[in-house]
Amino acid sequence: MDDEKNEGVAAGPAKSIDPAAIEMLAHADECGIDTAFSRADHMKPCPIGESGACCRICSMGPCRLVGKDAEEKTGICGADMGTIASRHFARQVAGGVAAHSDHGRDMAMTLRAVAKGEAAGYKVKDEQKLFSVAGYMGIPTSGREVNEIALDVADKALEQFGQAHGQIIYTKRATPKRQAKWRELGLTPRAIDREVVEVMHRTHEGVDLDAENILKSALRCSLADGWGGAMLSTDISDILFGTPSPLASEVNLGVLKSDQVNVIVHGHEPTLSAMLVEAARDPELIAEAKAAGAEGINLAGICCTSNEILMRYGIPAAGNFLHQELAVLTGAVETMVVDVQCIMQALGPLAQRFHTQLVTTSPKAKIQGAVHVEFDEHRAPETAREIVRMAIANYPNRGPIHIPDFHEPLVAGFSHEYLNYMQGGFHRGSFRPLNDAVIAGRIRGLAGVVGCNNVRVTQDEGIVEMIKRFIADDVMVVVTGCAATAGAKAGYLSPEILDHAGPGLREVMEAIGIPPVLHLGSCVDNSRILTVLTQVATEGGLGEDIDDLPAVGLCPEWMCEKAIAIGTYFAASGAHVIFGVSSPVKASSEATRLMTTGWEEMVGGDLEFIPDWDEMYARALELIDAKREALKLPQYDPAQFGASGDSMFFAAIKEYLAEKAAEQERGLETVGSPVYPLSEGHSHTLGDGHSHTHGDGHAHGEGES
Ligand code: BF8
Ligand code: SF4
Repeated sequence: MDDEKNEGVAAGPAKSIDPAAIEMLAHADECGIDTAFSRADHMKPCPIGESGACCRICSMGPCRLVGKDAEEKTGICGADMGTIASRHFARQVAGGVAAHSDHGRDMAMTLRAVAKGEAAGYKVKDEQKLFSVAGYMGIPTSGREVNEIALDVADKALEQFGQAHGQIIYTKRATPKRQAKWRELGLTPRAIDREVVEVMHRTHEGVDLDAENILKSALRCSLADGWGGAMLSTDISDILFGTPSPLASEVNLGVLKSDQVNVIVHGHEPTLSAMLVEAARDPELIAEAKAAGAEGINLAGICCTSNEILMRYGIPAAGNFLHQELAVLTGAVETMVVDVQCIMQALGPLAQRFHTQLVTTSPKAKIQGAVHVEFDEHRAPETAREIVRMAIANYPNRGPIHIPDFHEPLVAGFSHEYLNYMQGGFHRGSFRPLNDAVIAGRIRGLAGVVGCNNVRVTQDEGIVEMIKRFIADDVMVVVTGCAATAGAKAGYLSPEILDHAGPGLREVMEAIGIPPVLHLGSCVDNSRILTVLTQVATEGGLGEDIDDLPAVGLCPEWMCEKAIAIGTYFAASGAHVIFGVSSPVKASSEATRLMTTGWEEMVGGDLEFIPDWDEMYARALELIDAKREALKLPQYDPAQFGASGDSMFFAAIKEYLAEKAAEQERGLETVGSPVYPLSEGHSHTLGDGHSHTHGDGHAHGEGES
């Protein structure tokens, strides 16, 4: 069985490579408290369901096709293994698309409320981005008020979910070749909700009974996420909260403070957490915290809500998916505020064993044992203050605490816009230097390492292994989601990591002034990777489309349906994608063939599942090198390039971190802040040739800069 090859699934592997997690798991054992890690020991995955061989679509079943001749068997209705596995896979894609896209819808609703002046506390923070997005949507900007444009953008975004005609507007942002391919194959997504509904319909009992056709509908549905819900979500978050630019912060459970009121935000949406950032910095509330005996208010994040506020405000990250219970176990968390997605129900009973108050905030996501304080964008600042006050009131109830002393510095906050800027300034921004470096072989290729933690494999191990090996072999890496947090915890997002990069990669990174591992944000921000890849493909010299690029996407520790949706939309966009853990269609050789060689022939990208880290890495390099060869680029040769000195960029980051450490000693405000003077008041050149500045003296219009 494949499982035996996966060290993470074999008996007795390490639970985590993260020293903070290891310490907290020992602490959990001492306290006699269960976590997902220990529950996994007692709950093995059902091998039939895990491999895609179980159908429970109707009540004549569940039917499970097992045994040596499983692929010759059928369910009661006659459905074969290909249909059963594909149907389940397609439903996972639909689930993932629904989650990301509903998040995107909420962002659009918030933007709409802001535009109508109904959402106190929020504003259009990045007018520049608003104008770019309006440009993509064909919304006029000239001579119009910001809120007028914002209202049109919000309505256009909302239209993408349920429009009766046409296609999702952002598909126009793909390369011309890709758009033509999607059209020809009937893969262009029409409306987000419609694609989800159609997959649910087709996979109902007795509808689409052809594995190839089912998987094709999964491809189209996934595109409604990557080029629809997720991309809208990223764009609207940038409009409301600012397009990220680099900043320094810290990561891991050691960011919790023994003498402060600790508030953790966990989940995915930035709307309430952005208000909590303000509340935690409010002098009045800080004074109240001091009156309660604390030194201040410390906000930290878990999962993608964390990434959202790390990228834009430098709020430290307490950890990734498998850290949620460990954070409560410290006994130092007054309040854990959750919104939607990746929140374990186990937090309810766990929080009750400590003083921690678990606060649910979304009407879509309640947990027994939690206090529900409903978030409403029309009164968000009040809600945020109410929650912070609850945390302050809870501070005196603390029992013994155990905070593991592990915290790593990191640099985050890379956006597509910023990368353009770094490679030529605001007015001549491009991807030329990066493309040239790939063409010359200084950079061997590009890799995205993304996705979750999963207790079935050693926490962070696969992610960190891939990042480590890639940069040593001169492959530039972008990270998002819990994989970004994993890389950061292991030190791979700190300035020092340049020393671990191969000579060619190091040389280029120093010249451009960016680190070898770029944190691009939360999981909806995987759409930023689509944008980057599209620009690299159209910049020239590396083919014409994503499937020409020496690039690969990896999700070593995938866990949820959203990860499946992401992997599928990257494949449909032309990328080779490799997942770890285990294949959800392993039982069907037909579904496996369709998603690998079948999809490669059809869309140029594919989705493979390789649980063994060495094999995963070898395959990734093989794919990168094959694309280099197809492009007739020089063979990668690490001996060709030499290391140069430290760049000014890294010197600046190091200086910043030293300063921050000194400030900490003096007891000053230490929440992360920009390492570049760019968060406010920067400008970019827009696609339509207009340029705008924003920030204080915002001006926009033709020819201005
Ligand atoms: O959306 S990586 S465990 S937190 S699903 Fe969840 Fe996976 Fe983390 Fe972010 Ni993404
Ligand atoms: Fe069994 Fe067919 Fe019903 Fe699935 S749909 S449970 S295979 S009878």
